[in-house]
Amino acid sequence: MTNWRAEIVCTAYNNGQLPAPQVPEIAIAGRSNVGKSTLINALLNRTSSHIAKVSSKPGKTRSLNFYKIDPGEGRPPFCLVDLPGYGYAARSPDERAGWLRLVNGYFAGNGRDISFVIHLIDFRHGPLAGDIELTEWLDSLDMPRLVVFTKGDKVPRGRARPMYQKYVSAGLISIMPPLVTTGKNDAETERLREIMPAIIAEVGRLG
Ligand SMILES: Nc1nc2c(ncn2[C@@H]2O[C@H](COP(=O)(O)OP(=O)(O)OP(=O)(O)O)[C@@H](O)[C@H]2O)c(=O)[nH]1
Ligand SMILES: [Mg+2]
Repeated sequence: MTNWRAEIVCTAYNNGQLPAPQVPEIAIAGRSNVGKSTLINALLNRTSSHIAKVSSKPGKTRSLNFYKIDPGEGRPPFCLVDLPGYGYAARSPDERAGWLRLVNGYFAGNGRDISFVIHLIDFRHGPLAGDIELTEWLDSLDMPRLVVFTKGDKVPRGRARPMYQKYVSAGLISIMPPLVTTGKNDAETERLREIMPAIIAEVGRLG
């Protein structure tokens, strides 16, 4: 298994708290409760002693959280950035405006090297309205993205393949075929961990 070393380098509740860009960043985006923080814990092999806070209630992560990763084996460091989720209906208009300011400010950030976005989508539902909005917005920013489905364990085995094909043939935009994860340190998460340094290098070379 590939082991990454990680430290949290910044928690930003507003644009003034965003850290100066230092290393390539991979932003993890998706609806509230889709499993962004859970994926970070799985990638860091911290499924029992969490580094990213997880909750069964949507709206847990309110800040941008920067985890600096040393992938080892002489490969360059990068940051995973856990974004607050969207589509959480119980938020007040003020909170939603604050979310938009924070996330917009992050993506517009001067000189940030955001390599790509991991767009998490709940495998049970496929892309919902907020996911389509995110897709269109990332298109307008010309931002590469990788789709990763979460909660694959909640779909009966026999239904998984036709559902996957239905979502993909509906036109998901992803730099490689979407992965399907289960919130644990499973084979697809291990695959993501293995290929991520290569994707950063490839996207950087093309960009
Ligand atoms: N069964 C299953 N549960 C999952 C999976 N991913 C996340 N969960 C659960 O879903 C809930 C939400 O997970 P979080 O990681 O906190 O979700 P988030 O996207 O960070 O949510 P916000 O911070 O609110 O935006 C938690 O109860 C997790 O344990 C998965 O792949 N399978
Ligand atoms: Mg979270």
